[in-house]
Amino acid sequence: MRLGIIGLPGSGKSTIFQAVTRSNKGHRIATVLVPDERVDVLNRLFKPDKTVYARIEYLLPSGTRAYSQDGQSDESFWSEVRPCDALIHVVRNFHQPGGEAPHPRDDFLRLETDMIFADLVVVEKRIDRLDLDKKRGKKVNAEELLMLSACLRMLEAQRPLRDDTELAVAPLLKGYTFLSAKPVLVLFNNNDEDESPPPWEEPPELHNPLVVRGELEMELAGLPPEEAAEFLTAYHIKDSAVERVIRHSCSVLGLIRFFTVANNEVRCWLIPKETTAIDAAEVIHSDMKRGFIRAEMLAYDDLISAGTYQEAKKEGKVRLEGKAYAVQDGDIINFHFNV
Ligand SMILES: Nc1nc2c(ncn2[C@@H]2O[C@H](COP(=O)(O)OP(=O)(O)OP(=O)(O)O)[C@@H](O)[C@H]2O)c(=O)[nH]1
Ligand SMILES: [Mg+2]
Repeated sequence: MRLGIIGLPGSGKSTIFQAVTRSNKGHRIATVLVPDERVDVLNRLFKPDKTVYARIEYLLPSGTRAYSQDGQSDESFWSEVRPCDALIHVVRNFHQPGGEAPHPRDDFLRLETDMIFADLVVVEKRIDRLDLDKKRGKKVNAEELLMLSACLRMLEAQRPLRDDTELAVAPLLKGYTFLSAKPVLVLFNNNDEDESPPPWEEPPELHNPLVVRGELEMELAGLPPEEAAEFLTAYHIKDSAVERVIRHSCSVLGLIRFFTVANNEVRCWLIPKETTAIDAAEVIHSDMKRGFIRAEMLAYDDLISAGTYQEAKKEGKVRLEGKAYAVQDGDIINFHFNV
């Protein structure tokens, strides 16, 4: 899973990237481990040789979203983030070094409009192409054309494709890598002293935004943990930006986690909600899918209340599930397979 960090020039993308990934200046892609205290508890219980946390990747585009004289969209910036699974939209909510007051709503809408426009260009071109093919007697995919027309109507009405939950994930449209169809996490980048989101008169376009004091968090991310702890208390930071951004990233991507305890290894896996047992097996290895027999399941909370795996088993909490079982967040799974 990869998230691209977008935002207007000077909104704080580089700052946020460094705060979240703790990577050095100049890095563009960084992998972070998804902290999960359940993994730590499983570690204490099973004492494996190896522990593997789930990972998420963050991408900082190399270009800056520059505006040309005529306000045209700059495709080179967008082409870097097109392959991402989701976006983090950084919105400046701090006074600029020069002193200019923030205007978060305008900034947010500017980039949002930009993405809508970039998608509109793609849709119009494609529809024209398909219409031409039809006229020439070529076979066109009628369903694709229908879906593209639906996209066109939304985009013309200035609405991002993600607002239509079906269109946004339609397999037929996947290849277009529409920007406005990607799940987005809006992140307000605040001054050190400011903990509140900006006032927003009509907030419907925002889903669950996150407020981060970027510069402060970047500095904290660079400190040794003991020193950072002091500042966290002083600035009333309960969870660091690292933790909150990761948690929100998983949530905008609709991801849940399951665990495996096998071969002396405790491991955490990220999967989309509603993933079936057999597809979860494939995430581990294609052989596990091919030779899938059944899955032995224990909910994390049941393990904790029973104390040990054996005790949970005695209490009948360990179940056998088939291919179609929808994996739940916190399931500890032991796949039985035969290849
Ligand atoms: N006061 C304050 N300043 C910040 C904060 N975050 C970033 N800045 C400053 O704002 C300026 C731009 O930050 P960057 O992180 O470089 O922004 P960017 O979006 O990467 O900018 P470009 O790469 O040029 O598009 C820098 O001078 C930062 O020090 C913040 O949370 N508070
Ligand atoms: Mg930058």
